[in-house]
Amino acid sequence: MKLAIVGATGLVGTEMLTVLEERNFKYDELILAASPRSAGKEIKVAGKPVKVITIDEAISKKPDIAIFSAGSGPSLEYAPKFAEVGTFVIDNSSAWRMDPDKKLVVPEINAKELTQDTKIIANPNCSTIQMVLVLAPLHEKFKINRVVVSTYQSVTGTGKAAVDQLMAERAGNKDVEKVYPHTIDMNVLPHIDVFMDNGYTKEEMKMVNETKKILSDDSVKVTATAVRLPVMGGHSESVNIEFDNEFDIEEIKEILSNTPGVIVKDDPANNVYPMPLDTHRKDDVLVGRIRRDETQEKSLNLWIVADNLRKGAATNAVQIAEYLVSSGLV
Ligand code: A2P
Ligand code: 11C
Repeated sequence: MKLAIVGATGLVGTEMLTVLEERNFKYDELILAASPRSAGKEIKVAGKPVKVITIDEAISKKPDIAIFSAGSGPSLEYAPKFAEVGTFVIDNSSAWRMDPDKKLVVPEINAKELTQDTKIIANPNCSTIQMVLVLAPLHEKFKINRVVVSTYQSVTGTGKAAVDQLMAERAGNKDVEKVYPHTIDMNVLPHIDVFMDNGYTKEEMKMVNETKKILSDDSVKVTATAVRLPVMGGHSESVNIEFDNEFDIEEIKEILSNTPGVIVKDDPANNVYPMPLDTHRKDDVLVGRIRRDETQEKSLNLWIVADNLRKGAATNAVQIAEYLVSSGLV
């Protein structure tokens, strides 16, 4: 079993290596690839140095699985080349997600859609994954009509350069290269990814479109406002859900308590609710502030937090790889 990590030197790639080790993922050979700038560098994995190679060299090794986190450009160019040599590609970029021939997978929800023919598998956007993991069991039971979500997203979602901008601003260093169009420290930017013709950002439209695809239900209406904060440990989301059917709050809590990958943290009387500092470097999605929307029938408010580099990216991708192995596809 040969496993390749493409984009191994980046924030998600680095998290990927930690998650593989923590989950004791078994491989015979680990192939680390990045841009030609990093070729020849060594990265320590489980205490042993592994040399970084180029993507072309990685393809020639014909890995069984390649997990990509190098951005859309390299994914579009190289994923088909890996697939041609028989590699399953798990792609963390947005390149393939909405391609009707590609599966968009959150393993707890739809891993069963994977077959030998689905060689390029898309990993959803981080803010979509944590929301949909909570929505899926509620949709199955009460049928969701409409979701209104506002996000509070960590700078780690942008990558290493954004973390550097925040830290430099905090240290008073004004010469830092700006990844965001404005100061991020002590500020809030209602702007993630590029603005589209309809006035929404690409991040917001990812939440709209990816949710429908993962739930296999185009009738679920989603409207989103995605916001960047000077926060590190994970993305938070305020979510309002309108169901077709009536529900009981205790039943909602019970369903979510029994949902794999979700932990209910909801005891406001004791100041217990999910926060990014709780989720940092953890795999679970935390949900709390579960309460009725008193302005409208069959409607619910809740608060979801998860580490965007973990379940939002690396953990979800590694879980897909685990499924490929456990189901005998690899
Ligand atoms: P490198 O470190 O050599 O630039 P982040 O999102 O944290 O910035 O990380 C992006 C990751 O994707 C890094 O590992 C980066 O490698 C890699 N990468 C970026 N562009 C390419 C490319 N054209 N080919 C291969 N890897 C790339
Ligand atoms: C962010 N959600 O927090 C983005 C990062 O489509 O995989 C991930 C972008 C993507 O900025």
